[in-house]
This record gives sequence, structure tokens and C-alpha cells, in this order.
Amino acid sequence: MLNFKSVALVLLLVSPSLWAAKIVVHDRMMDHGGGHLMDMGGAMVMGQNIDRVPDGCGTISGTKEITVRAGHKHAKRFPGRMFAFDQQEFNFEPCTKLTINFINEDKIRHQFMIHGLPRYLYAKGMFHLEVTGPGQVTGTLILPPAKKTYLVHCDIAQHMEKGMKGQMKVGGGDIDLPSIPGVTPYVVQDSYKRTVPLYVPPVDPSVAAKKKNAPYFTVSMIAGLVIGLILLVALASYLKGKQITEIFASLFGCTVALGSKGVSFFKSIFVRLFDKTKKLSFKK
Ligand SMILES: [Cu+2]
Repeated sequence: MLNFKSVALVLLLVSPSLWAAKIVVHDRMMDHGGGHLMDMGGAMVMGQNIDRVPDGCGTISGTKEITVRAGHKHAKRFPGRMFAFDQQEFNFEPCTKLTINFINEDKIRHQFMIHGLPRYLYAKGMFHLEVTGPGQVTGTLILPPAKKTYLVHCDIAQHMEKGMKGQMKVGGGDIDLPSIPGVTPYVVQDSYKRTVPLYVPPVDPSVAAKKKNAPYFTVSMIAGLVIGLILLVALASYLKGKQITEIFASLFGCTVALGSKGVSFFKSIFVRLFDKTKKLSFKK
């Protein structure tokens, strides 16, 4: 009989396969000739070369097969990037016959393009693998003999700028390309310095002018200062010659007297109001 633990275990084992996008293997493509293959499912190979040995090679030096994955999740280790391959640098010996299994893990279109190949052998100097949606496509080329670095990227708009870029070095390569995520410095560095000026709210010119022309001393300010001065003099003369304890006692007495007078005053108002209400209520 199934218990809770066994059901949970089965769900745990099955769930990753349910979440993961199904990778479609595009292995029945139509050959259009000239190394161009494609199918109706959005997979394409351009510049495939399985047997023509590049000039200067003499013979194929060796065979290699690699798998390259492309997807959003591979960009997570590169802050600010959106797309990436799972590897950014490739190294091969000259004249290698290279087979590339290209796996797109996203539900969008991605490409794996190699640029700068000799044009007598590769149309537009390019080798191209492409898959729309999660899927796998495989293509083969034979690398030239020159010691050179080739640009590898996805040519969908902004995918290279957002991180889907690499370099393939043949014979050690001749240079390092810029902005290869995790390999070479970015040409345009992200800056976290404040570049936008602080917002300053607009000031009403009439209010600003009024403030500017306002006199430093106003009539009420001078009147307040004069009254304060008179009260200070009066208080000083009242407290003149008294001990500190007498001063405190006088101040306390004044406060109590004023307080009790205030209470009596409010009490009388309240009583009068109450009596009036009482009288009014008896009128009917
Ligand atoms: Cu892409």
C-alpha cells in the first residue's frame, strides 16, 4: 500500500523531468546543398564541411566533438548579462575536423556562429548552427591551418551584447577578443556611479523674488523683542535682592496662583453654561 513518503519520493523524482524543457533533436534535416541544412522545426546548419580539407592543411590533423549549450541560465554567473553559452573559450589544433552539438535550452531562438573563416571554403566566412526553442542540432567543419582567434556568437539582435559571445582559438590563436564574459574585460564597463543629476524641484520665481526682497526685521519681530525686554526688566526688578530659594518659591507660588485662578475661571464658565442649559430645559 502507498504511503505518504513513497508518493512524495515518486513526485520528487518525476518533477524535474516535468519542469525541464524537452530538448528536440533535429536529426532529419533537408540538405539544400553547399553545406546548408534545415528543417521545419527551426533548426539550421550553414557552412557545413565534412570532407574538403582547407588549403595549407594537407590532411585532417584530428577529429573532435564538443557539445555547447546556450541559454539564459548560463548567464547567471556573469552580472548584467542575459544570455550565454555554457563555455566561452574553445581551443583546437589547426586542421581539426570539428563536430559541434549545439543545444538551445531556451524557449527562444539561439545560434552558434563562427566568423572569420576563409571565404573560398565557407560562404561569407561563416559557420552557423541555429535552433528555435529547446532543441539540438549538429554540424561539422574543418578548421583552417592558420594560428587565429575566431569570434563565436549568437547573432540574434542584442544576444551577443547581452553575453552570448565566445572565442575559438586555433593553434593558440592570435589575439584575445574583447568582452568575452569571464575571459576578457568588457569594452563598455557597467558603471554604478551616479550619472543622473539629483532632482531639484522647480521654484516659483515670484515666491523666490518675494523671499529675496523680504526685510530681515519685521514689525512683529521688533514688537515681540520690545515686549520681551520690558517683561524681563519687570521680572528682574521683582526678583531683585531675593535668595534663590525665595525666587523658586515666588515662581512656584505664581504658577499655583495662576493655575488655581485659571481653574476657577474655566469652572465658572462651565457652571454658567450648565445652569443656562438646565434653565432652558425647564422652559418647555
Ligand atoms: Cu541567442
